[in-house]
Formats: sequence, C-alpha cells, structure tokens
Amino acid sequence: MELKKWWHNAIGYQIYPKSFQDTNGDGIGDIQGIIQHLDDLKGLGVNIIWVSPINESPMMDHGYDISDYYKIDPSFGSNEDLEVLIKEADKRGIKILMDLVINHTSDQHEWFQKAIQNPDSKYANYYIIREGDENGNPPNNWRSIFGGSAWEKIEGTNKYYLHLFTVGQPDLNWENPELREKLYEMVNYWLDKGLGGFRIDAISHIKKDWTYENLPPDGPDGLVTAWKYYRNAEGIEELLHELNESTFKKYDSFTIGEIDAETPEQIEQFIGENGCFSTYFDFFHNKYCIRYEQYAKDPIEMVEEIKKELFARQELIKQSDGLLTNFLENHDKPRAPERFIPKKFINFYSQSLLGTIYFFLRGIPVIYQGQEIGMTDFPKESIDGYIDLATHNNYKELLEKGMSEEDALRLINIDCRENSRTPMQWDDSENGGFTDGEPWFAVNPNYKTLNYKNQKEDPESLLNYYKKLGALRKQEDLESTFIYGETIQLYSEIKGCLAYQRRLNDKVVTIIANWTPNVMEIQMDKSINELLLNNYKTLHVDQESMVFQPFQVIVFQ
Ligand code: TEU
Ligand code: CA
Repeated sequence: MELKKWWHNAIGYQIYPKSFQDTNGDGIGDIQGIIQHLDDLKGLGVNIIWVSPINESPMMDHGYDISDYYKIDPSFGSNEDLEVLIKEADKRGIKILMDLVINHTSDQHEWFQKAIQNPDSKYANYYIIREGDENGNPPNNWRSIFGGSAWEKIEGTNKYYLHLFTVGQPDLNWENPELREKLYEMVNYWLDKGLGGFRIDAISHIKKDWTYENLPPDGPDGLVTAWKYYRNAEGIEELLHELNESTFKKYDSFTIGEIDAETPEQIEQFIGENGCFSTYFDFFHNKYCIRYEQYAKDPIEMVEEIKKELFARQELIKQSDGLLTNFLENHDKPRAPERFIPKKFINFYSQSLLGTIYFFLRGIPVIYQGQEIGMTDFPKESIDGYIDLATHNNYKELLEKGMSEEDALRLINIDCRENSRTPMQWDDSENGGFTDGEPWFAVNPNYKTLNYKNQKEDPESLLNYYKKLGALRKQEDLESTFIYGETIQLYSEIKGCLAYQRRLNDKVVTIIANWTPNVMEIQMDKSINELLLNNYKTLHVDQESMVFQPFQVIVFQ
C-alpha cells in the first residue's frame, strides 16, 4: 500500500524501561531487557517503540529529570546498548523513539549546577531565574503541576528558579537562542544514530507568559495553577516550528507531542501539512474514571460522555489531514480497565472491548506495556508504598485540605500514576520473571495467574486477542481504510453502545461495542458480509436485530 508518510501504518508500544525487563539482577529494567522482547512486540504488530527516558538521571522523576542528554543512564545500560537496540529493532521493521525531555533538565545537569554556582554566568540564562520579592517570597504564586510552589529559592540568594514539575526539574529558558541551539544539536545527535524520532515530553509548557502579577489563589495554599500562562501559551508555535525545522524535519522523523489542541487552527499548527509534530496524543479521556464518585453512580453515563468527546475529536481531526495518536494507558495514569470498567466486570470481555474500540479509530494506536495482558492496579496499604514525588505532594495537599489519612490514601490509590508502573508480569516465577534480584518497585502479586507466559499459551487470552487487533489493523485489503478512512459514529442514541464505521471509497468496516454489563439488542440496518473480529465465540443475529452479550464487541465488513 502507498503510504503518504512512512509512519502512517504505525502501531506503537510504550515501554517504561525501569519496569519492563531486568537482565542483570539489579532489580531495574534495562535496554538488554527490551532487546530480549523485540520478537514478542513484533508479534503484536508493533512497528514503533517509544521508550520512556533512558538518559543519565538522578531519577527524582524516574528519568524525566535528565542530567546528561548525551549519556544513557548506567542503570539502563550503555550508549552502545542503545545502538544495538536500534539495529536489532530495525531488523524487525521496528523504529525506536526516545523520550525528549526538553522543557526542563535535572537540577544535577551541568548547566544548572553552573547557573546556581555563578548567577552571572551565561548558564543562568539557560533557566528561568527571577528575584524574590522584597520580603523574600517567590516571584509569584504559581503552583507547580506536581504540587507546591513552582519556585525554589537558590541558597544564599534572594533568587528563585522556576520548576513546573518537581524541584529537581528546573525549567529551561526557551527565550534564550543559545540554549535552543544546544538542544537542537543534541536532538540531531540522536537522530544521526538512526532513531525513528521522539515522543516529546511536556512540550506544551516550554513557552511562559510573563504578563502576569500574582493571580487570585485557587486553593488554601495561596497558590494558583496558572495553565493559561504556562500551557500552550501565546507564541509557542514559533518555538515549535523552529524546533521542527532545525531537527525532525531534516530527518523525516516521527514525533508524538505531549500536547493538546482544541481548535482547528492549533491542529493545523501542530500536525497539519507544515505542522511541528507528526502527531500528538489524544488525551480527551484523561479526566474519566469510573471510581470517581460522579461516575461510579452511573457508569453508563460516563460511557455516554466519553462517546460524545471521542467522536467530537474524530470529527475535528477530519478537517485536517492529520492523525492523532490514540491510547488507553500510559505511565501517568492508572490501568485502563480500572478507570473505565466497574471492578466486578473487569475480565477478558471488557478488556478486549476497550482494546477494540480505540484500535480502529482514525489515528495511530499505541499500547502501553502490560495493557496487552490486562495488568491491573496494585493499591497500597500505606502511602510509603509509593515512591513518586508528585504522588506524595498530592497526598500532602489532600491532608492540608482537611482530609483524613485513610480517605487521602483511598483517593491516591485510585488516581496514582504509579499504578501503571509496577513491573511487567512475564511469568509465574518469583517477581513475575521481571528480575532475579530485588525489584525497584513491588510486583503486583496477581502475577501468579496474570502473566505473559500463561497468555501466550492460551489462544483465548487477551494477549492473543491483541495480536488479532494488530493483524487486522494491518490486513492488506483494509489497511488504507483504517489509516485514511473517515470515522462515522453509529447508534449514538443507544446508551452504552459505542459504534462507528471507517469508510474509504467502497470499503466500509463497522465496529460495534456493548460497553455495558447488560444484554443489548440492536435493531439491524447493516448486513454482515464478513465478521472480522468478535470477542465472544458466538453472535446472535436474526433478520432484524443483533443481540450483544455483556461487553461484546464485533468488527465486520
Ligand atoms: O507529563 C506531563 C504532565 O504531567 C501532564 O500532566 C501535563 O502537564 C498535562 O498534560 C498538562 O498539559 C510528562 C511525563 O509524562 C511525566 O511522567 C513527567 O513526570 C512529566 O512530564 C515531567 O517531565
Ligand atoms: Ca538491570
């Protein structure tokens, strides 16, 4: 098939390397571990792998705080290991994406160390450093995205540096052309190694709007989350375009921005013909969780809201030639079944339903490690079970708001991003086959039954269902329909029914899902020529209607 861009037929897979596969017994996943599983991933139909950060880092935010952009962190392996990974992946038709973390560095980065040692050096201008006010307070009352003030005092001065994330992640000053040049050089260094491209971290935050004073606080801490001033702030497009022109574009690389667009103009800027990224994540479902009170009461109402937003996005994107990247899970969210399915109904049927409904949408599907075997959350009995700083900050904030420890922990357990970071469950041996040593983070004890090996051997498993998803998405006579076809919603009025068609010329593929625990009858005006996928063994169809079992989903043409 003729692809308009080489990456249009991508099926992506995200690896959180720390938790993927340890090969040297230090309890930390590594690059060799990724190499070991390349054939497994190829078997899923994957041809793009995004690896979360592996550069040298003090790991305050598990690698999202980079101290040396040119070096692989020794806990993950060596620079040579990465080159081997790229080559081995290439042999299998797979391209590797690194995670590009350039909104901030680690506070251990040489630039930052020089900046705070000598505030008059040019490195001070690599970061965002401002005088505190006359009383020694921070320059303004912005809140960090990860909690607490966004400013940290530089010892022995009345100067503060800005950190939108943890204190260990000082924001870079993108207004400084010299700094930008340094970053572009580094990006090109990696692209020269044969990388497919990057997933670009927190890129919506690189531009800051400084036309503010203190803003009205939005919490008891007197601080304010000032999205408007540090997310997609006015003028960001210029920076993004320069970045693209100086790097990605020259290599025809594939980039996924961690950015969000709401208007057709923004979409055009970000992923249009001359856009600065290849694609960006569709985060529309971030706010939904069946375990939040407002949805727990009426799960089907949540499905209805999701339907509305999902198809609005598909509609919006239709006007551009662009493709969004569709996903259910990543390393910043609890596991998808926990978020979208009432606990007692989490099983093969509901999990395969979730996989199916996003896989055939217009856009690039990305699978997060463990999603393909249906890994679940592992709630903790104490806040000490969590490592993540942002999580601990959230917990503190909940207590400050007057919540009891018990309630706060309950909320953290249902929302914590570390839920998706438990080690990959490969088999039923100790620690799920993730490591021979002491794992850096506790393995979910359900690995004894829920693991990759069991599912590999079971033709009816979720893993094997995901393989079918991959194979169908790439089926020769349908691939262009899945990539370029338009999306048309069906049965929008039936509560809990999520259905759509993908249509290109005379090819029409239909996906119908019963996203409820009830039997659902649908009046049929479509005829099934060929059933392509069904997560049940049977399908009840008669002349006028189709009867769907709980969480049944089918794909047909
Ligand atoms: O996440 C960015 C982030 O936290 C998002 O909430 C973002 O701020 C939001 O979409 C608003 O635009 C990335 C990584 O995925 C995360 O793991 C890191 O901790 C973070 O950046 C800092 O590097
Ligand atoms: Ca290791």
